[in-house]
Amino acid sequence: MKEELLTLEKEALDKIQETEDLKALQEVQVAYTGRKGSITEVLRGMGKLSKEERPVIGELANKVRGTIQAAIDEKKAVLEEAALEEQLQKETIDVTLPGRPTQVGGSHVLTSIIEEIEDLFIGLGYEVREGPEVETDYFNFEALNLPKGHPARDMQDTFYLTDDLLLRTHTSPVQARTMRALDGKEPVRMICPGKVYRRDNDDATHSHQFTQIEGLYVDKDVRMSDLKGTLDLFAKQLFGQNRHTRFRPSFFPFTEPSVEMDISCKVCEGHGCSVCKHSGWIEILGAGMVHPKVLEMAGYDSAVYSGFAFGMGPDRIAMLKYGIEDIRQFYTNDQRFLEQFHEA
Ligand code: 2NL
Repeated sequence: MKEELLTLEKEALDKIQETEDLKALQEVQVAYTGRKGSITEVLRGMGKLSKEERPVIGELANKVRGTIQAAIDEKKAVLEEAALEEQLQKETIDVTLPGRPTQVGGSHVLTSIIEEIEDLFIGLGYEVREGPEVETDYFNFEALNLPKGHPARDMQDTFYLTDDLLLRTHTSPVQARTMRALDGKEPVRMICPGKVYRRDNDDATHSHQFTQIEGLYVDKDVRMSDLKGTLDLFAKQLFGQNRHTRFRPSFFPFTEPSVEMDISCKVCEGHGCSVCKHSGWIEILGAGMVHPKVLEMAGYDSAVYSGFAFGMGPDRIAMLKYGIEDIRQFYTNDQRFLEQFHEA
């Protein structure tokens, strides 16, 4: 029996020596020192031994079990240490690796143009106002001196939703609403940017939805010279101090007199090129003195109050500024187009 124990001891120690992972070590433990292990098995057979032999074998068995257990514990510590080391190696983070770049968005080019124009007029004491894109026939047309039967109200040009509701064809109704809300009692200095709609077939120069920014200045004693001074200042700030402006007579139902403002061509300095169609001038906006009927309909006494108004298209301005040839590019959201206008 003594031989048997010593053999088991050697066998167990060899196996412990050979194990390479914790699972195998656990199996060795079960096989030798566990409840049904070989050592326990030997001890169970001690009943057959003589009285003298029993304590000797018992002691040896305990010693063997202790030795095996100690070897297992020691090996276990070594394996656990190795497992931890391996995990740490695997999870090492290389802090010197470059980071992943994040995609940064930016303003749409039309938003940037609109904000630039807004900032400029805010500096002159104007307020920015927005209003509904679904408008009533009254505020989109009637209040702007476009009575029923006027050609601009043609079904062919306007998206009507009902007899009375439509998609606004310009941002002027925002101004008509603002004047009406003040009931003819206070001066107005405002600009209103936004989306507008026309029933057009889309092509390089037409879009059924585009943007407009309009301005309005109503007070006592507002004159044509105020209009000219304000818009000349605006043109120089937006396009460069060495641009010249000129005003040509024009017609709009809501202003009288009406004008169109040109700026001298930046490309050819007024000598004539393809951008300005060889005229040396580029049309930038339409404007005029607010029609007395428009003032009266909004509640202002046109004998006391006067005003000027102007309107322009950010689409057109962006196209001129950046040489964009197709208006549809603003609305088809091709990243390669849009990203060109983001700050580096
Ligand atoms: C253009 C011309 C213009 C206005 C818009 C306006 C608004 C009110 C009263 C009078 Cl409430 N006028 N707006 C006046 C003149 C011209 O726009 O070519 N826009 C792209």
